[in-house]
Amino acid sequence: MRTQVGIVGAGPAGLLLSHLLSLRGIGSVVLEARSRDYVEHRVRAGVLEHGTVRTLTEAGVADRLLRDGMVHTGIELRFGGERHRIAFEKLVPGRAITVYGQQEVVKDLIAARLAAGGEVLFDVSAAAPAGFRPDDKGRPCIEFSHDGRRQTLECDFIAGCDGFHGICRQAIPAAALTLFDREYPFGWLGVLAEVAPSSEELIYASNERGFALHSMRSPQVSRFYLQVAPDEEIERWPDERIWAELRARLETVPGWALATGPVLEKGVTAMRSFVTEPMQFGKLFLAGDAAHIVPPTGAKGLNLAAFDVTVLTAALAAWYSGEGSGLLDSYTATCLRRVWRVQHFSWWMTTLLHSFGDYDAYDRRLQQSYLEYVCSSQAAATSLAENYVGL
Ligand code: FAS
Ligand code: PHB
Repeated sequence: MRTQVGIVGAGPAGLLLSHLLSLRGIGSVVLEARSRDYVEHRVRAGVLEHGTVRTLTEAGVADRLLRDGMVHTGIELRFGGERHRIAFEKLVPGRAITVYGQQEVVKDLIAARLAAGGEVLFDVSAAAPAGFRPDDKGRPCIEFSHDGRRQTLECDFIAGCDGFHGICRQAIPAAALTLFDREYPFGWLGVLAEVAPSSEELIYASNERGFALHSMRSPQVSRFYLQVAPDEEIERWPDERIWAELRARLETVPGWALATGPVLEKGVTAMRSFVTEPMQFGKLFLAGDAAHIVPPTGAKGLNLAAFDVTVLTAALAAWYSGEGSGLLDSYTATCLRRVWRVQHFSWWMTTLLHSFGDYDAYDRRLQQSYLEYVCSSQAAATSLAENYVGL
């Protein structure tokens, strides 16, 4: 097989990159380890930044998003028995977030690629990038197995969009990389439930029992998260215990009650901050979770992946149009400016809202003081708002 850009991974990064490249007349093939059904039903992110919605709209893949996505102009912080709305319409006029499940974005992108005759191969195994190193003489290629046959995809460039546990970052010599890694002393238990949201906007709740988040996916489906131990076993969380803990952490203000309903899915996600520098090596470029991970408190993972691939698309388009490799050479520097801003914001939101086991009374007072400051100072609230909706 032969193409211009070989893409490993059919998550948001790989699929959006393939679509954006096709709009520039650049061919690609996407190689995905899992089945189409699996990637289209994997429940993950739920919040799209203002810029991501614009990218998807301009790329012509936002029809369902604009129809079914829920535009929110604020979020609520709930702590100390009080509720405080961060009003985007006042703080960052004209910018908002849209609540729309990542799996829906993936469905939209797969549909668009297949409708355009794009090549997305599912159930691929043993994908291995080769020939991409600066001193390699041959052409880059990706060797893989599909339908029981070993195959080789020859390409000009390889995009590693294969997520945190993928193969592409591992294919870069360790000596060429600087890795930044920080694990948190807790995880998130995510719950999808068939119940109408009890709030029109997202609620980020911080209290002694731990953090809780009330989100949603539609007027009939809610999405919740509970801070739990990092190695928590989902078997220890029967539905009754989940609802009791969500109530304990969310029903902390007068007159507000949490509606419950059938749990559709539940699982524990670890929390970590991670960055790979550089995000490229020879003809291999990393994008999305393959290059960086953020704790989901700031709702940034999917949005950062979208940003990376818009930068990579522009750089590849410039190269193919004969403008040289300047944008490709500066891909890492361009992405890292936003990566580190998002890393900081995600770390900041996480430390502001979660209760750390080793936090002493002094730490808790600092947290409470910062929460009160964010809810009483327009400058502090604006800083949160502009980072949350996306710079
Ligand atoms: P992805 O991990 O989505 O996609 C990588 C793809 O590559 C996968 O389909 C994988 O099967 C494939 N792959 C891996 N190795 C391969 C190989 N060797 N060959 C071929 N294919 C290979 N972000 C938020 O903003 N909010 C959230 O609430 C949130 N919750 C999350 C919950 C979980 C459990 C996880 C893991 C992540 C969550 N994230 C969240 C972050 C998430 O949304 C990512 O940022 C987003 O999926 C990034 O997209 P990709 O970079 O495309 O990586
Ligand atoms: C979600 O709806 O999945 C979601 C929303 C906000 C976050 C994280 C996850 O910060």
